[in-house]
Amino acid sequence: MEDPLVPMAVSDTLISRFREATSLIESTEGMIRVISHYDGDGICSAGIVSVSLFRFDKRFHSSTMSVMTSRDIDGLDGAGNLLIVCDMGSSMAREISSRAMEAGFRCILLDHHLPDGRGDPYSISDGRGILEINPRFHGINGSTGCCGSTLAYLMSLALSPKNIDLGVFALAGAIADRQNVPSFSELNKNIADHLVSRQMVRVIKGLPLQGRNMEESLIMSNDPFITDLSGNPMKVTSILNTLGVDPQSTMMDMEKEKLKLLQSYLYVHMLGSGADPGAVHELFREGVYSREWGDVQSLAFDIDSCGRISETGTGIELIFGSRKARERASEVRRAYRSRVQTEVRKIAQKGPRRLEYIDVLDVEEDKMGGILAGIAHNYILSHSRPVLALSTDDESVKVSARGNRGLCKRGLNLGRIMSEVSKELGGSGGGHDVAAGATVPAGAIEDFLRKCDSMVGEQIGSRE
Ligand SMILES: [Mn+2]
Repeated sequence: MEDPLVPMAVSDTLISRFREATSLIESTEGMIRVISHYDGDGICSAGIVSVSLFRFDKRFHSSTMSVMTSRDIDGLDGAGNLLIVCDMGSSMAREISSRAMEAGFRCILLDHHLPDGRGDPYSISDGRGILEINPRFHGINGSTGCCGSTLAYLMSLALSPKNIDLGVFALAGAIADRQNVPSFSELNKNIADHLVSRQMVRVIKGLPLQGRNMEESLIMSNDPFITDLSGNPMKVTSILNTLGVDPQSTMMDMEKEKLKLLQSYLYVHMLGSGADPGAVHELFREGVYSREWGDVQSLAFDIDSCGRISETGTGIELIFGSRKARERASEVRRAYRSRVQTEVRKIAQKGPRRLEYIDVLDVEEDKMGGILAGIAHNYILSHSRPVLALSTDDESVKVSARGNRGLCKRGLNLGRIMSEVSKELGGSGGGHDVAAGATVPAGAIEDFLRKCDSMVGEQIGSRE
């Protein structure tokens, strides 16, 4: 029988690693411990792994966390014989490995983040106790072509070809990690194409908006954040009336001409209000629609918002097929979006603190740093300056940094900056070139900002 991963053009080396993961799972008698990142991609990864373990009659316990610290790793014990870490861990592989050897468990690590300078993945055969699967060791772009959910899905398919119904969550995870922008590539594209060929999903060119109808979609839209329309029901109704667009219509049933008209209006309106042209261009993005789950973009954001309000369990239940969890998740998303819009309005009023090369925002709401930094960078503040959003608790400051592709082309690598500068000051951090984060001791935050500022200057040069 042909390997279930072959139609997705997965390389032989990767296939053999997924097969090895399968036999590790098969040979585990006791509890399997699943730990994942708490964001949309992390929840999708944990959900895919959990459902496939459930279908495989394995006992498991799944949980999520926002960052994995040395203390978390010290706390891992041998109670579960197998640990599966999703959507994080490559930067901590050395520590996880020593802990696994000490406590006597094995670990499958499914991560797409930067692996801390190593050139080769950890393997069980090296005697390190870890089977690490990370696309970056296999010539695949981990920022754009493969996320945690992509890996979780490929592993679930290696366990059983019947898990193909979980493919929609691989795409949802990729969307939550913005790997569909400007379009799916590499492994994500192969998975999307495969699901299209099996008629499980359709790809339609429309508007990247989510909601039960056009009116709600525009009001709720945060990415793109449409100045004057996002969070403003009266203005949305009046614009739709002017354009002759039925507020109750949906992307699936909207006339082509009306869709074009609305796109053109938004395009001009957003450029006029100072949004990043690159971000505005996303108004012409392709969308994925699932036969079973509807708009996959909505699904992705529903799941993602569960993480933002510490209800990752709801997200995982949703992936198990609970209708109630889906309704709860949609409600959560609507409430979350309006909270974000309130914060965006505050940022627009107050403006950032400007250092030489970066803009700095103070964020009151814990866990909103990333999303606010992204919206502020793309739609509100200067697009030629990276944004660092800070949220402070007693001892430490959480930093979320966002840039754009244009800045990365000029040399910006926020992942490197977050990782190097935070380590220097006794914190930890990392991530992608365009989006990254760090945790820094509160007393060191001014030093941290200064060093980040000058490193951004070195990377992108002095010209704006
Ligand atoms: Mn991810």
